[in-house]
Amino acid sequence: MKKSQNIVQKILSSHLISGAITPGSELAIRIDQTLTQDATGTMGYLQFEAMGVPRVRTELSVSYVDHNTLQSGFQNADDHRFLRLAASKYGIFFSPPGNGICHQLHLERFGAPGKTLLGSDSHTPTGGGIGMIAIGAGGLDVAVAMAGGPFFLAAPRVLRVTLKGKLRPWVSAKDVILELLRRLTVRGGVGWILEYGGPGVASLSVPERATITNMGAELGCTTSVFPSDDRTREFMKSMGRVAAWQPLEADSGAEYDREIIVNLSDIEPLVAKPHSPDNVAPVSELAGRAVDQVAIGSCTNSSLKDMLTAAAILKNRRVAPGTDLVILPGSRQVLAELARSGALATMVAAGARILECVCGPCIGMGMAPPTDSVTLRTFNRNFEGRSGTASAGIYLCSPETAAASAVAGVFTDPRSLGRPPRIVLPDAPPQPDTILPPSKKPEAVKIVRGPNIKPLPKNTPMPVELAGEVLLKVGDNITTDHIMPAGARILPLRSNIPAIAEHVFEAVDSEFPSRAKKKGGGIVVGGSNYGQGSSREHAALAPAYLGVRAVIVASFARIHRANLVNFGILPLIFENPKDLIKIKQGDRIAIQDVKGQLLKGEKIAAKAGGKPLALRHDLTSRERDIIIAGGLLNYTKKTAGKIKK
Ligand code: MIC
Ligand code: SF4
Repeated sequence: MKKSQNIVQKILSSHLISGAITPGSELAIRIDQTLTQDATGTMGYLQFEAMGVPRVRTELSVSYVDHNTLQSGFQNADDHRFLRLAASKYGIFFSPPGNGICHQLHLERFGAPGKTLLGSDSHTPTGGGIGMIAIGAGGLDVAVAMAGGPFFLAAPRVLRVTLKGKLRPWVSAKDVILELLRRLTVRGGVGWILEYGGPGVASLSVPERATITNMGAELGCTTSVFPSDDRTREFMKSMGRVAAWQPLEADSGAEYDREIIVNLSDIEPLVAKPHSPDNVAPVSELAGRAVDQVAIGSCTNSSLKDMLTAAAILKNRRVAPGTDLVILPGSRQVLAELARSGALATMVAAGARILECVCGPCIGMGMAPPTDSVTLRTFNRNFEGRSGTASAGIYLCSPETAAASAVAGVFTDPRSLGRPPRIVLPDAPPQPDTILPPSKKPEAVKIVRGPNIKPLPKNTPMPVELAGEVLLKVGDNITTDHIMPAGARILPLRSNIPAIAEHVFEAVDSEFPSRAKKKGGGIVVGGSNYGQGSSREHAALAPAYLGVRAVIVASFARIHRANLVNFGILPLIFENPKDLIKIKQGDRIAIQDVKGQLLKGEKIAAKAGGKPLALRHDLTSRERDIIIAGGLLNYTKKTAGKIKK
């Protein structure tokens, strides 16, 4: 008899190319769909081009433009043109700026239960809301998948999140994921996939499930997935795609590595306080404290239901004087329906500022709040400085809490508003998105590259002795926003590694790039969960360009660790936590015969200031070979022909 399987095992085993789904082993899986966004996409497509494959070999690949749309100079516009032409030539669908945020659009237009999706954005797990195994990765991994190569991942353990009960009025999906962050923390999901199940699931619509799987990224997990049921069918039908629906649920008797129970009826409106998404408290605890800015949108909370809820709260009310409310619908479809239904007029009349359907302030592209202010956002990340204002405190909450607080001008528990609005979603919202299909005559498409699109830097193979100074020592939970900041000033440089490298660790230590260059590169030392947050491979590429050859920490976040490997930076772990305390910036660390040691085993003997230093690595043999070759592109060239279907 066939063994009972959970949803994760079902999808992974039907896509398995090599390896076994047992924790500790490395899996290779086939990727059905890919997505990229513009801030990671240009590099991704340059890498795809470097592989010399004429057309993508996936079932579907989509290139979205949603991050970098300020176009304050030629750079972004040039990137958009490059992305449009590259998509057309290489067999990729293209979503121009203004269409919406990649994750929201992918859910509406392309997501399908049972498929695998790899995206060059850490919130790709949004697709788990529709029953996909959707994983965030660096652009190079996505380029390999587009070229038909497998995606490698450490076999995750599966955490079953059993949902019971039903959300009470004014409590919404955002509060569910904030509750999980409160319980599990930003490190709690590392090495896990969360699979949702139980009687509470049916009470959540696909966009609500997607809010939960989206922000699951903040738990550090590989991804999160919901079953595909009647609610999924209902959503896909409303999107005109019911033919792509299929049911998907765990077999009875399916096993899990761990289970937690969340009683939806017990959850209350929550808020994540600065500067971490797991710093969670009930809104009621903050009630009455002034709020300077409120922002409603982002890939976490920009669905039609979220927007209609905000509009219903704003109806016949006005935004408090002195509080700035900005609203970004998630897609053109959502915006069109808001316009059709009159909800947009309600928002405008209430005093809201309506922005484009893009990431916008979530990634510091405009709308930076004032000095020392409080900004309350329905987004997913509140890392220090991410809003563009270093001294501002970012708080994360649901659309209900955000709209209620915008009206009051102070943190407000939405339950204080009395009867909740009844939101009725249309059966078939308008579909005005302009997604361009690839060209039927790809040979005729000429790709134009603007002057800011610089060639990929080349990496050199691992030297015999890896030695260098500790260029910087940082603490725990360092995010990719610390390593490679984004925002309106730096994001336009994503296609130009020499230029963006000048901003590495800018907010932590502005001297870092010049010191790294002066010393001829070196080593970075950090604490646990190093590199949490985004999938931006620039957080590895740019340090590699500055000569960083190793990062030594207590533990890594998954995507960043993979990006370090892809760009030939050796990720090492302190064997003894006390050594981390002792090491100082400026110490010289040397690893003799690094290749020989890597080939021998997990232990790496180093010297720090002449004294022995015990380190270890957890690289698979494939990753070890990539590091030795000086990164994945070099390795792929060496093993050419392996990226064939
Ligand atoms: C983010 O939310 O930090 C981003 C911007 O979407 C990143 C991708 C990037 O840096 O381009 C992510 O989450 O992966
Ligand atoms: Fe865009 Fe923000 Fe979502 Fe990242 S988290 S994809 S910046 S909306």
